[in-house]
Amino acid sequence: MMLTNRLRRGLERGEFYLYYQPQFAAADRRIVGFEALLRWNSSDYGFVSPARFIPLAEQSGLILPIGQWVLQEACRFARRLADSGQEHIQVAMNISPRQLMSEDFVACVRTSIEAAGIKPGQIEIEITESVFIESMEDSVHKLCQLRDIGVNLALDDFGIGYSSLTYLRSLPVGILKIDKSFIDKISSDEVQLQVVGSIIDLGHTLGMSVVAEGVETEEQLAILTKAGCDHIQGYVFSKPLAEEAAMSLLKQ
Ligand code: G
Ligand code: G
Ligand code: MN
Ligand code: NA
Repeated sequence: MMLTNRLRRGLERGEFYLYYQPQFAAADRRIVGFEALLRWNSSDYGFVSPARFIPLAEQSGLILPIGQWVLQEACRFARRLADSGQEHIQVAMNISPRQLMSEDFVACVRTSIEAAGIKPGQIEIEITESVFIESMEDSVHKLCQLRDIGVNLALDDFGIGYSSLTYLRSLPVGILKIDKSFIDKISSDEVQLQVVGSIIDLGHTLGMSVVAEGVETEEQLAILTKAGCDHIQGYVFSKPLAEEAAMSLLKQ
């Protein structure tokens, strides 16, 4: 059977689940959010990496029902956070270009928020720069609608894509996530450090908050904190966690 059929069946059988990676404030190391990351434990293949199955899901169109499931599941987690007195902690999720381009995407987000009984500000939607290549106008229109509802928007993997400074300014996005590849060398490469510092300043100039992804060492963390980076995500603090582990981290 083809992998796409297995994907479809996996969704029906409940083989997908979300892991949650904490994001914390550089200034005081308090948890400010979690990024939801999709995982698949296939009855046929065992654990399959999202790097492998997400592209297939995108090509086959299965990313639409899978993405819908992610949206509902992430909203349910946000509800659980609110119920435990942690309403201020945001739940970020990754949205594929194809999902954003679907006609009813904004309505789906709105419905999921209402069904879960959460505030729109509890969730964050991560998009990548590639969405703007295919349909700049439509994407910006939908993102404006989401922003107006109160949903937080983040530009993921920033730096490796196609963003021109001209359009970055015109995007209704409040959060910039610096791609891991920029973070990797900041403790050994002075130029790389300056580049990351400039990205942080650029984000702040545009009124955005800046998240560094893939931060692995205390040294990187210290450098980023000094450079004014707002939020940190990476193994230095925590790997992505199962839901119960994420909840218990909050109690510590
Ligand atoms: O967690 P991990 O490093 O294995 O994720 C690999 C890639 O899969 C990342 O680029 C991430 O953005 C993507 N990804 C993880 N979860 C989702 C999801 O729910 N939807 C989409 N579209 N992409 C996801
Ligand atoms: O959505 P995005 O492409 O940003 O996905 C984030 C990916 O980065 C996830 O697959 C997550 O597991 C991974 N990740 C998060 N923190 C670290 C880290 O510190 N080191 C490495 N190697 N990967 C990380
Ligand atoms: Mn992401
Ligand atoms: Na990223």
